[in-house]
Amino acid sequence: LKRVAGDVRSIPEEKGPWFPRQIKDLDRCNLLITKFDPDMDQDHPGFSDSEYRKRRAFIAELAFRYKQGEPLPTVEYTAEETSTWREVYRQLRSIYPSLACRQFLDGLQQLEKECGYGEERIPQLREVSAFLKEKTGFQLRPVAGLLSARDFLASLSFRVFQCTQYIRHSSSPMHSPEPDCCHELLGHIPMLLDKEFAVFSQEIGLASLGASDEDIEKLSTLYWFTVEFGLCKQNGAVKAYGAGLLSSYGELIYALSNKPEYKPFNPEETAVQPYQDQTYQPVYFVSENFEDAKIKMRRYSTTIKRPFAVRYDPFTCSIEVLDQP
Ligand code: TIH
Ligand code: FE2
Repeated sequence: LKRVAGDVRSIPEEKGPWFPRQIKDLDRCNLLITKFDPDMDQDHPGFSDSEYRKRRAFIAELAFRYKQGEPLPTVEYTAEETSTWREVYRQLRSIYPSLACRQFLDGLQQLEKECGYGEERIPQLREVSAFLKEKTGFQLRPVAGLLSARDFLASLSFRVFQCTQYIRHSSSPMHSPEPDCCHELLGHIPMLLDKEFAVFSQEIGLASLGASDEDIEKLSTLYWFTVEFGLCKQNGAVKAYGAGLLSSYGELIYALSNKPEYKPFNPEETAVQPYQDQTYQPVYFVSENFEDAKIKMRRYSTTIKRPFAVRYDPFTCSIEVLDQP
């Protein structure tokens, strides 16, 4: 490995945890959390279904073998998988107009018109990624399951979104404790078509690079209560923009009922709110609008202590590390 002289002081290894500098380095960001794995978790709806587990292992293998820059793997979904998708799609589609935010509805409409979204088949990551890349520069990468927060957030710095490709078990279409392709394709993708939301997502990623474990925990909590379970005000009403809500019929209805508690989005407070990852959230945070959420998040990020600053160079798809001024 050759290094030019002046480069040495910007090598962050001694200054904190390793992080990816080039998009290719995302091949090393693959630490999985086995918490909701159907092979490990007795409560998983697929735990006693050996066919389902075999299928999951097959699709996981595609993700394990994937290297950055390769064409995304396609999956030939079975009739049962497609029928789960159909049910999820139909149910959710009927409540989106009244419960989802404007940006989401706009994104979904584009996907239905131009990217083959509909009840009939599960869209392939490959075509969705190409579409997304043209719109906001985000691209997809297959992942075998739930990633560690550090690796997941790091990929956002490069506008890479890590997507699972398997589908939830047919016995529980209305809610899943782990991400699946319904969650990615219906929850995340429409939002990632919004330019402002894309900036917001990438900025959380950039703030996480080389951060301490404690700061990663706070950033992933912030990510959880915004990108996953966020609510926002629109025309005097509260709407959902979080992907975990927009992919769960059960929780979307619950979140916008009068049952849960609402708090105003405020990064300092939100970052330390304990969260629920087995079932519905007891509390949701409401943003005034995306602009406001972005400004608050930016201000919060500047309070994270790092001995260097980072900047994304879109021409080389790499991270520049700068000495803190
Ligand atoms: N609960 C979501 C769903 O049913 O689609 C999936 C998840 C979102 C965030 C973590 S798991
Ligand atoms: Fe998600």
